[in-house]
Amino acid sequence: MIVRRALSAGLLAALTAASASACGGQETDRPAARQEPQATASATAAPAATGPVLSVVDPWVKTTKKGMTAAFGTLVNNTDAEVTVVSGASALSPEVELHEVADSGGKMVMRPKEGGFVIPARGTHRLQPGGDHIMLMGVTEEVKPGAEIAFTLTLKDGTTLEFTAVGKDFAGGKEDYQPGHGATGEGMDHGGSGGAHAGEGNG
Ligand SMILES: [Cu+2]
Repeated sequence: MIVRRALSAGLLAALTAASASACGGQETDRPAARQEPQATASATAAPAATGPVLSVVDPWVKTTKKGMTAAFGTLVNNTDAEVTVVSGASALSPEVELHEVADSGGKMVMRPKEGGFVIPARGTHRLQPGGDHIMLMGVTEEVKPGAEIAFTLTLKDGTTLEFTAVGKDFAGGKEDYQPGHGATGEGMDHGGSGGAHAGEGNG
């Protein structure tokens, strides 16, 4: 028994070594090599040199029935150079803007972030309620908890980054990322894109 186990272990090692060395060559068309596509992939795809310029950690979208909502998460710059996100898009909304929350004459308002989101080299930029966020307007589809929403961010150099955010209830209050707009959540002025709510704005 011991001998058999040792032998099969040795055989396994030999096979592993064989398939590993086959990965580097042109023998991948052999049926034997195809049996373990995942092992082969993980063995050969190890170098991280082709990783994404930007990653999004824990992306989420505040649940909503319709109308406006926002996406949050942490943008992580994986490069040695500053990265700027200049625009966003999502099938969920025809109007996606990069927003910030700022003090405007003693009143906190949200507005398009001039110049976009800048992520320092090897640094991070947090999108969170009360701060920068990806604004979604004109949402016609309900976002439920757990919903998966696809996004595309475009960087200054034209590169795009795709990620999926998850629908999440946010108990901290609707107003946290839109302070100063009252509790109804309906009277917000979005710089002209509010449509039906125009006229109620800040003058
Ligand atoms: Cu906003």
